[in-house]
Amino acid sequence: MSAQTGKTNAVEEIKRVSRGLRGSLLASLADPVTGALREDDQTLIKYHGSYQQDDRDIREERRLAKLEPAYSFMIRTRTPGGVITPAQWLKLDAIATTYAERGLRITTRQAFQFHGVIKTELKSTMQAINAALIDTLAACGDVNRNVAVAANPLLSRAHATVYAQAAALSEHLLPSTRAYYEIWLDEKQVAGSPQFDEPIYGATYLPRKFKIGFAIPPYNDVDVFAQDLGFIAVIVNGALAGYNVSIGGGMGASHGDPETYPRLGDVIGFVSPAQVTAVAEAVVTAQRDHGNRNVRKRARLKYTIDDHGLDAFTIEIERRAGFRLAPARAFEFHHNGDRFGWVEGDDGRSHLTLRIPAGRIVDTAQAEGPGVRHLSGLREIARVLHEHDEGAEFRMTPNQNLVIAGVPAARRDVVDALVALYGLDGYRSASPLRRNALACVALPTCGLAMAEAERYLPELLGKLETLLQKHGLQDAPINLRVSGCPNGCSRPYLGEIALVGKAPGRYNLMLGADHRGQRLNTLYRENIAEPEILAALAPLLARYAAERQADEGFGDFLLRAALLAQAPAVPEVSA
Ligand code: SRM
Ligand code: SF4
Repeated sequence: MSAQTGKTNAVEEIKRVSRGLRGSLLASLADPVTGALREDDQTLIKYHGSYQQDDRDIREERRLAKLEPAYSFMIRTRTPGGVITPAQWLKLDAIATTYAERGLRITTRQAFQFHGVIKTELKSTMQAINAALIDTLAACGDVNRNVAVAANPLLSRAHATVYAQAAALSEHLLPSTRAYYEIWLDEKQVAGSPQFDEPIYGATYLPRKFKIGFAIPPYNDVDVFAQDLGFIAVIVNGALAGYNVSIGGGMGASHGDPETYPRLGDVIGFVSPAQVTAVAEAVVTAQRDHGNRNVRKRARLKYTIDDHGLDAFTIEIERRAGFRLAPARAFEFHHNGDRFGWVEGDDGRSHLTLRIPAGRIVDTAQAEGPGVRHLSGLREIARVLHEHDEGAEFRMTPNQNLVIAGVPAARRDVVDALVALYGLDGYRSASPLRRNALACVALPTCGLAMAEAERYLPELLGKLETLLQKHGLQDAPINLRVSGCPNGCSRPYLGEIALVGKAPGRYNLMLGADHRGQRLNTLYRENIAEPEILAALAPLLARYAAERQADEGFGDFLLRAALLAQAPAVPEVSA
């Protein structure tokens, strides 16, 4: 395979001259005149796990008042598999309350985000996160991101093994620069030690972000085919035999640009657990050397694979890894959502999955009654679990929900009581549509949002529920995903119904994915507002109610009944 040549894009140059991601971040942070960083540092800080943002709700008002935008920073944790201890929960909760706005936010990759941290408090916040033994290194930027792991509470033993493998891989693929520790944790540069050596990444890191996910069938909660690199665990008689390897998944696209598109990963073979690190490093370094560094929008692994061919890329991976992949084993996914409520694990412990609407852990007041107090309630639960120190943990799910995992039988009652007291049992009465819905952050913090997502979700759900009820479909487990722009942070192209933001109040309506994360949806109506969205869905839901077969999903039905404006262009991933 030939490496990329030619003029590189501006971000490549910023990385190249950054001295191992240091740039002028220290000077930028110390500048008292502005709440912002210097331009190049705005790129570099991403590798440290933070984004400079501004409050878009008041952007215009501040412009008119001749004030600089209301700058603040989003910080994202690196929490492989979304696993944290109750003690860590309490610390992160305190950080959110002290330094951030809008509570704790669980992301679609099992991380926490803090929003609204101001520049002068950025370092204290980073230090507090690290004091909780959690870092934010490589949570963003052109590197391997937070490694996602199935939160599957049923297979506790398999989860423990796969989680350990994922956490080790996350460590292995960390950048080796000490910049993070120097800038945020005051580590002194050691004279004579290599400052900028990056054995895996090299001086310019990867051409683009890189994502890895570990799935444990039959649940595909990580949406393994949306990952650049996916590992599908093969469990035989309760023991991990190895993984099927999938490469080239990705969601992001730009409106009206056929050069960009969502793509599902291809399963290229099977590896043993001992081969995981080698194959991952081979994929990462092949992408490092062959990914497109000229045109950033074509730099993801999915395009490298399409540009060079899947077979050629697979041969390159095998050459770098030093072994041939074994033929892929059979696998079967049932769905890509979460299971709610209590389940018994195979290790005698119980796991409680709670619904967290759009992952936002805050206390919401209600006109009457106590409201839903996720932040306070989970703090109390964390206190109890921490006090007893019996190995229980919190697991964020890739669907923005939360598992209180490994709860011993003796502690279930107190957890249940707190769940009821703080109104955290919304999953019980929520419709399947509401339970499964995902929405990305979008406005007011996301600089790329074209339309609302997280803030619009509750209103949209209410209207869709009314529509479903009208057709007797209130119990239909339809999978809804909303993104404020085509970048696809809620993995909308895998939604049975998806809205992808086009402009304020206007969305592309996408339909026809399955509920196993194995088939992309397709554009049904372009750039429409809510009344048209509801009007477009009404006759389709009516037909679904009348003609669906037993257990047939909405997306599957639309395809079978040939009701889509155009058939999905990409065949579904099969075992
Ligand atoms: Fe994302 C950029 C939020 C998961 C595809 N994403 C952004 C930024 C940082 C906007 C920006 O670049 O300025 C958003 C910050 C919003 C905010 O205010 O917090 C943002 N992405 C998120 C989160 C928080 C969505 C959520 O509501 O949970 C997720 C954080 C994940 C994490 O913990 O690491 C998040 N983003 C995803 C996913 C889903 C996934 O990884 O499973 C995708 C689709 C998969 C993929 O990568 O293809 C995704 N985000 C993007 C893209 C498009 C990338 C592309 O190559 O096409 C961008 C824009 C970019 O990178 O230029 C983006
Ligand atoms: Fe922002 Fe778009 Fe991602 Fe939503 S999908 S968080 S609007 S980048």
